[in-house]
Amino acid sequence: MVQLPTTFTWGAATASFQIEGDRAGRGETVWDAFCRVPGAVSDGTDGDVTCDHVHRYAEDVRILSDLGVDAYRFSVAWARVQPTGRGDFSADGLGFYDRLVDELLGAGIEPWLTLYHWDLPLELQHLGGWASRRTVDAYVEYALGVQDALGDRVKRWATHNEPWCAAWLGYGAGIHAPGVRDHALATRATHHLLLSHGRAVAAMREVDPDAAYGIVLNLDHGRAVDGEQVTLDAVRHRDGVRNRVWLDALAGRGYPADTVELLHPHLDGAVAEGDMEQIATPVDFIGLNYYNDALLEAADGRTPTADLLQPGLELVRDADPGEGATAMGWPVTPSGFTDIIRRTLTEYPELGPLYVTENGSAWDDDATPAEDGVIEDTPRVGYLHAHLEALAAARAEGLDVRGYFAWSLLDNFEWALGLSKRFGLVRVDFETQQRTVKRSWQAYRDAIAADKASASSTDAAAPGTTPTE
Ligand code: GBH
Repeated sequence: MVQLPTTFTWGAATASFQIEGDRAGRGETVWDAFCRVPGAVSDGTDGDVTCDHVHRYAEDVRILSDLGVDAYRFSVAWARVQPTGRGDFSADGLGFYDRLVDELLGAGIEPWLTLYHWDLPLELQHLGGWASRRTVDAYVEYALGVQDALGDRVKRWATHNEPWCAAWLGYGAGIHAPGVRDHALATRATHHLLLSHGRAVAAMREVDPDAAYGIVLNLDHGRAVDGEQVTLDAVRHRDGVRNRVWLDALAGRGYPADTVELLHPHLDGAVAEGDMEQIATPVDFIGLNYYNDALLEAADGRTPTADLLQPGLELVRDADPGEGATAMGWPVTPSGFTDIIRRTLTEYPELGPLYVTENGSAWDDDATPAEDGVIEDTPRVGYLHAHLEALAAARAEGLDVRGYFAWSLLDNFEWALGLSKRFGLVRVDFETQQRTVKRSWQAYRDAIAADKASASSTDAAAPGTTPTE
């Protein structure tokens, strides 16, 4: 276990499939196949080119450098470095990440590497994907191969990004690749994703005990709309599948009994002797991705087991007072941000410190810049400021949150919504590949600079406060 710095880390995040392009330079992934299913991606786009980042990474690192971030969170495309997910590694594929890491370090930016952000090599899906235990072995081999190539320079590793999404949107709801709708398979995927995390951390730590290892979860509190027992039960069920299954297992408490009851019999036979101990391999940090909280109401006549995605619940979309909804239709709920940071660190202190590894919003931005060449994105600036304030509130409470990564550096491929939803601090014209900074990029740059100035100007400043103008 390493000590992570107590100074606050400011960063921006992306993910391989969403920005890289260069389809020819890698093996097929489940997302390539999913994009070819008619109707799977709403605008019919795919990951073939997206932001063409593989060829434009130097420019993108310059944008990061101008932004003033300490760190950049990116993911490695498994199929770029190991085209079929097993066997030989690709020198060309590894070469790209090698150059990227060097470019970042040259700019004084720390690389934060995520090993898996949903782009499973397609061949592994043919063998069962995350529903199969064999993928766990393949993943550990892959993790060690990436570490072997980059571990001399990369010291911050996240195993998985939002494994709930990989398992439940990919194998349960079927709205993400591989498009499977089967709760038994989603349950098995849950277990295998966790197991692959623990085994990879243990194996990688043996190679490099001085690096930090963690996992990134999407957590939200889920607030009950009323105090009725039926509502509270349903909220607790959802909380089990979304939050506690992951957190409890990682913290070494096993799967929560009430959730096991829900997942049973799907989990039966999947958990082998010693698995839970391996999943509980100690982590150096927990990553939290936060977009919005959910307000929940018990649904008439729905039983928890009928839909493990939203167990017995309806979603009531309700933003914080004075806030609305983003272009994704997600309510703007900064209050839930402070809440989930507090809850995670209070109920699971052994998983901390906490880094916010993603936070951001999609809006229908103007395509044409203002007179000064900057894209006006007032609502994104508002979202950013509201969430930086909620973050400052958490820091002021003394909660051990040590970093924040904005999602996303660039407009990119937003999964089932393709190129139609823009989350970037920087606009990307997908025809010309031109990058244009938005007002939110400037606002984030200024917030980072202000925080750094206040941190260095006087040690007497209240600890953990972030000026948010
Ligand atoms: C993240 O996922 C991803 O890591 C990133 O790749 C992606 O581009 C980004 O966010 C924006 O989507 O059941 O209706 O309450 C987002 C994770 C988890 C956010 C589920 C919305 C609530 C859906 N999502 N969440 S609902």
